[in-house]
Amino acid sequence: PGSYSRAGSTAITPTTTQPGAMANKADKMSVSCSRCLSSQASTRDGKAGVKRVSIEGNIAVGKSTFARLLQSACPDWEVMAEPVSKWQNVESGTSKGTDAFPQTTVSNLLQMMYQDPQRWSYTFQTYSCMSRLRTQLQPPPPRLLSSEGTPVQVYERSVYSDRYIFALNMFELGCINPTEWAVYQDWHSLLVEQFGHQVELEGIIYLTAPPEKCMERLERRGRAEEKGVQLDYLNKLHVQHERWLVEKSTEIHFEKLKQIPVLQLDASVEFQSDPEVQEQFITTVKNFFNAF
Ligand code: DCM
Ligand code: MG
Repeated sequence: PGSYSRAGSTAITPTTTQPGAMANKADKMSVSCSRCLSSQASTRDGKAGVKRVSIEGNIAVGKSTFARLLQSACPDWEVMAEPVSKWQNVESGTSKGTDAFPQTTVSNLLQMMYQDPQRWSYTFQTYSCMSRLRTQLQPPPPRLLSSEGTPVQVYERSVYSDRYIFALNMFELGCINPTEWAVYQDWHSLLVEQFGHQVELEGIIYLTAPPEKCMERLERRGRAEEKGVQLDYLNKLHVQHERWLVEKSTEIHFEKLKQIPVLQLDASVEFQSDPEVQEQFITTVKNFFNAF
């Protein structure tokens, strides 16, 4: 309530092509990442031996840009973007289709959630978490498993930030009611208990920037659905991230998640156009991966 209002303007999505500067940089940086990774990752599931990390951070902090940077520096890795376009295009309809009910209609759940958070937050959080899990459960591409060294998957966000950042925040704002919150937590725990080991993280990369900076980037990318997002909302999400990943005061329901190493990177610099910072980031990330 009261968290969204007018603002807004131009676009980055997780699928945009990388800027030229980044591509050039990639040539210099791709000192075969797989070989830098020495230790063995967990082997207890269908994605045996895969090291997984997620990139976490506020809206528009630069996660997608950072993910593309990692992908071009380390082509062996699999970097998975958040399935935002699925949330913008939810297909519904009957299997046959009739005149009255055409086969499919497409709705934009992201937009519905931002326009009427009280009504749609629960539905949105259900769908975003489910579609993320489905995306992340897909088997890794063959090139990943045949690459030298330990295969690496990098996720843009996780089922954990869905719950401990966004859904929790919407509950605290009153946009998800106590009954919905109880239901959400119940199925979330079940899903993570059943499938969690297949998407289990070895580490988290936490990108930080002042909420004002995120606001600036949000306005610059101008995703239409986010036009009404206010600084106050980004402030709240920032606090949720800090509680979860820095202060560790968020109540977490999964033992392994409580112990997980967190690499905090300052994303307030315009790293998209700064090859030196990019190189530093890559080195830091590789060192982080080698530690587990
Ligand atoms: N989002 C959300 N709840 C989630 C995950 C994402 O409300 N559990 C929203 C926040 C952003 C968009 O989806 O509007 C993702 O964009 P970004 O990757 O820049 O944070
Ligand atoms: Mg993104």
